[in-house]
Amino acid sequence: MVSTWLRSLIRSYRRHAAHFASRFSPRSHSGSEARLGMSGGCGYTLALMNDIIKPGLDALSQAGLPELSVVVPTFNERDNVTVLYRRLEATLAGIAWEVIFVDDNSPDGTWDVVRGLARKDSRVRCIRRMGRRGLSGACIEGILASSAPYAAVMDADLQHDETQLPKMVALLRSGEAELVVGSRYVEGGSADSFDKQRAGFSQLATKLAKQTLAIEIADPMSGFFMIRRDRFEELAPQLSTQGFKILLDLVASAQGKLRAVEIPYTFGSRQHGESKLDSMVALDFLGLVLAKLTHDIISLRFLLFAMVGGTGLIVHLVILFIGHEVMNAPFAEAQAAGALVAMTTNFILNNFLTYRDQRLKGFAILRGLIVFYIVCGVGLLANVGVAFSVFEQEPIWWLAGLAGALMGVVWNYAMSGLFVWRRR
Ligand SMILES: Nc1nc2c(ncn2[C@@H]2O[C@H](COP(=O)(O)OP(=O)(O)OP(=O)(O)O)[C@@H](O)[C@H]2O)c(=O)[nH]1
Ligand SMILES: [Mg+2]
Repeated sequence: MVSTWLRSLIRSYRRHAAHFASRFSPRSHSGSEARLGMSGGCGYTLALMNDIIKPGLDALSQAGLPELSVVVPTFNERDNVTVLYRRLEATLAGIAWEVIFVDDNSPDGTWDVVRGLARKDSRVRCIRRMGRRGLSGACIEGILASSAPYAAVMDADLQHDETQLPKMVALLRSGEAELVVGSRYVEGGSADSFDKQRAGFSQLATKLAKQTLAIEIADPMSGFFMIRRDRFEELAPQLSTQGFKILLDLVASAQGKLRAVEIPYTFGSRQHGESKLDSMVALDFLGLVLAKLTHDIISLRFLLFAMVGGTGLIVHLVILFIGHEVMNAPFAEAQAAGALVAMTTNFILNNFLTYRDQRLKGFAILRGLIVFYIVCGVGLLANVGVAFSVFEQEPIWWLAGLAGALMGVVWNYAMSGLFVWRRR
């Protein structure tokens, strides 16, 4: 019975294959091939596509494709997006453009306002992301969704000066630059709307980034830039989707191989809505610098995970001390309590910090916590196993302990990413 079924499957496959071959064989396109002097049925399509994708050529406008994609990350910006769209329309009159809003399912319904704009103007596109948060990730996704030769990134809240966009396009078109940065820190630029504290932090961070990562541009923390999309795609696999500082990541990843030009602009005041900057941005920034210093061997997320692991060790020891020394509980029980509390605080901190772009909510927290206990339990076995085998070969207690701890944290990190905070 199985063999009959297999035979009929093969017959059906052959029938379909023959049908497909007859429809798409070179002979069936003889007309277009003769016209183009090509051999092979795909020649015509390929020639057409090649023409279309060459950046800056007339083919782009003939095919009605945009030369510039303006990527705008949004979170709760419903009152700003229409104003920004109108400003883009006015300033980009001579350029074939589109705008891609990348919205992380804003509770204020920003995506809905963008959809309304998109229904009236096909140059407006909306990517509505679910179960994810993060400015850098949104920008990366937006640029990768574009097919235009040039991509700009700018905020939705009207702090970036859109009238600079044509100048940026001209610099890319001329080949003078592959990246054009809207800079607050070159002559003619300013960030007067910053209060003292923010100005101080911004300058300190800029100095730190420039010195540690040997970055030459004056404003690597700018969120306003335009880049050749082909160069972006080359660098995209090295970029972190976490954090706020995508330009810094780009420039550091390019290691001086991206021709950059800075043009001055004045950073304005937010028009509507609230800032999304919080204290975590500083932590993200330090993590990014460290990740780039290690040439991405250690990711920002891993660093945060390991840091949280470090706090877990302290929690564990404190509980062990209280249980065993203060409350006179047997060592095994105090040790188990210490491990349980440390795993729980680690889970809460990781959910709050390390994976805040994929934060578990509601019932998923309970499920995640149970899986996290299991992952860490196995991680502990791996830790002890490795420590024992190292100690057998080289009886140096701290080396064996370190090797075991390293094994444990790598295991916990890898498995947590797979099973606890897996991408939905
Ligand atoms: N998609 C997405 N966009 C975000 C996220 N966080 C911030 N944004 C957007 O990124 C842009 C920059 O965020 P802002 O809060 O304005 O940050 P900022 O300009 O450095 O801070 P302010 O000067 O206080 O406005 C805005 O358009 C935000 O809506 C996020 O998690 N996801
Ligand atoms: Mg802003």
